[in-house]
Amino acid sequence: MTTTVTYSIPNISCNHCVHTVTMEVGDLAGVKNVQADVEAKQATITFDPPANEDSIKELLAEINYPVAA
Ligand SMILES: [Cu+2]
Repeated sequence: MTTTVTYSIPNISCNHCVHTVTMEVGDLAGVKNVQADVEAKQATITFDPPANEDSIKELLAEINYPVAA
């Protein structure tokens, strides 16, 4: 089942961050699309298994873009 979730990611502060988040999350197996927005400090991520919310949040934390609680 394809899922789309929008995460609030406060550390997205410039286009470099957008690029990093897009590339890193996009490399995760199962991730179909990443739309990161510097203005909103959000990323909308569309994914299928084996990606899931936990693995995406874990990756974002690892690359220093943790999801806001
Ligand atoms: Cu940046």
